[in-house]
Amino acid sequence: MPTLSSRAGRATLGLLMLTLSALAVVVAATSTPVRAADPVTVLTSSFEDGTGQGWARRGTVELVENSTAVAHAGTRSLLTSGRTASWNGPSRDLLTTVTRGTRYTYSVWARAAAGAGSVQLRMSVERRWQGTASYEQVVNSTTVTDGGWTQLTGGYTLANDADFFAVYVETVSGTASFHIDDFSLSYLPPSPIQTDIPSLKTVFANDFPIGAAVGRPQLLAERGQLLAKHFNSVTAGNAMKWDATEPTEGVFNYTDADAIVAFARANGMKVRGHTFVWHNQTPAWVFNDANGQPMTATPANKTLLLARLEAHIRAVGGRYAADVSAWDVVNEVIDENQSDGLRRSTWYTITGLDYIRTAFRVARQVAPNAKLFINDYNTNVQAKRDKLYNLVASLKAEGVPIDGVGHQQHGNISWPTGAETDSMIATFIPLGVEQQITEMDTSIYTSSSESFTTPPADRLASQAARYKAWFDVYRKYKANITSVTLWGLADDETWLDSYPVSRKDFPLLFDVQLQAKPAYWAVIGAASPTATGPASPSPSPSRSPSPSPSVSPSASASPSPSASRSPSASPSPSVSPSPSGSGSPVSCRVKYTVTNQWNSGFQGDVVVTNTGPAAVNGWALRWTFANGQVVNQSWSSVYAQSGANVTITNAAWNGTIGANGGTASFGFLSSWSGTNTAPAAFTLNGNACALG
Ligand code: 9MR
Repeated sequence: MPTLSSRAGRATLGLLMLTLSALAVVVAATSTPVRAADPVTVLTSSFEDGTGQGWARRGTVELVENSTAVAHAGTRSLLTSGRTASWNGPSRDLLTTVTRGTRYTYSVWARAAAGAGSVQLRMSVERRWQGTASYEQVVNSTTVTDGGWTQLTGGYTLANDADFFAVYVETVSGTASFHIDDFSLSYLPPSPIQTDIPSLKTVFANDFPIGAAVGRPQLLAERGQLLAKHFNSVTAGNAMKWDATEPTEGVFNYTDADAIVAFARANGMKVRGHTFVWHNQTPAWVFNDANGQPMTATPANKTLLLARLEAHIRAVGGRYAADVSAWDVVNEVIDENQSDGLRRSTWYTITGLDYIRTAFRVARQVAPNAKLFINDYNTNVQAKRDKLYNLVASLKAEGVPIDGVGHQQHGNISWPTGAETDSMIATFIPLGVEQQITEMDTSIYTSSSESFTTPPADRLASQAARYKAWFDVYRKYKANITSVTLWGLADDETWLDSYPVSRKDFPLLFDVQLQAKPAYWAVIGAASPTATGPASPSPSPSRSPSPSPSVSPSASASPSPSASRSPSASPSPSVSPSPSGSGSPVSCRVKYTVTNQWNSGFQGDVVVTNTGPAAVNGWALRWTFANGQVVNQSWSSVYAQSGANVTITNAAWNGTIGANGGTASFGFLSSWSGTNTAPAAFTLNGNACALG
């Protein structure tokens, strides 16, 4: 995992200041109201009535009883003593209390019993379905003492079938006695998703698929709607990992992975497979020898481990061969502090490099249609990416079928910079590999000591600037980048809530109520203003390395950035052939549709039909806005605006509109305020067009 210190160490005040000033426009653009909902509390346990209030022991020997020894509030708490195992503790049945698909906040106050000193506690849920139990942590290991109360708080969504569901508190190790008090279970009423804002997948349609890492909760209700609206790629955040798919040798569990793949199929999304080989989330049995003891580096153990690896990839990769378009075959194998750059994982110590060779070879056989990736974090750090580069170069030279390099891009509000991200991509181009951004998120923190329960506006502004800087680089290199994925859907659920310390983080494009954040608007503004479509036969101006001048769909986004790009209202000769139809009469029809509208911007889609007997070669469509609307980006076209007069010229690949009904289509984003009247008239190469 990325270390916070490696990120924080790169933050500079100067950079932060630059970032803040650059974001002024974006913040102003965050006009979509975020509903301020109050949490609804569905259960509390204060123990003030002298009972256990439904809490009972998990084991058979420990004592769970009401206590007057200490209290967080009032005079009573719940004491657990006489424990003989770390999992012994108080448990509360919630099966009929929680609603499937709703994310609840679980909070409890805890303290070690008198004389127990310092104890590590955690809060988890136990879910059973048809005799099989699963255990998931809600709050990670937290130190509590006998000198005061400590709050354990975290979120969890029940998303699977369950015939038993309970929350419990246990020690990480040992059998110390402890108290709990003032438990509460609450949720934020779900907000409807914003259906009237541009979909990310539409904005980036001509750049790259845009993905999110998800679990089953993200497939349900409003979250499922948000996922389907904005994303056309999905990664299983945990469900395809070894611990999820093969917890016991030869016993496979595809429940959650199947659900994610089915959602992707139903919604026409690509699936990134994550991950066959990792040093984390791999069950202990994988690394035990034939006698059940931890493996040592012997030839027999190497053979055994590689055989397990092959069997695992054959099973999981084979199951999803028709669905997964890219696999993270190996994950985080680089350690730049080793002279050979190779992480000293158990995989490495038992097999050397052969686990990587085996994994790619078997993956290619069993999933021949998937692109095979080596995935890692901190590839924006030169020392790390150089080691990765060398490894990929030497393995490819051997014939190991590596198709691509995955850059995780876990960052924070001040790191990595656009320049570091640029170098990250540029470095790998000579290798001739595909590149994908696989796990992007942007923590609002730059140090472990910070903590906010709601994100301050200046952090959100910095975050938006960071996202925009990265997306500008991705757009620049869209010929090399074949996918961009965020590590999560919305701020309501992120791995950063428990890493590197437990605190709420807000690292994604949508907030805890699934509403678009400043970062979303920044990303929208960073979309290619001159996308030319995947079928473009020739290099297009959108591949130009200059960053997009357009920032956000805000009415305050003035002056129009288009003026600096396209000073004249006539088509640029570099992007369009000379309009051959300009001298001869052209007959045309224009259908202008506002497909999305929000309170400061709108998305327009236009279809131009050539109703004449001759093809039009090179075109310019002109109209005049009546209400001060300002176009700030377009796709499948090049836009220019002078005052109220808009000129849209063809992209390199759609300059010809066939005779007798041929069409050209393009879209654009524009600001508006007050009134948004559709243009009353259009001309194509100077000729008036019919409407509709
Ligand atoms: O998002 C994952 C989180 O739920 C897990 O608890 C965590 C621990 O293994 O792994 C997270 O995903 C990681 C990914 O698989 C690889 N790169 C780092 C990600 C964040 O830790």
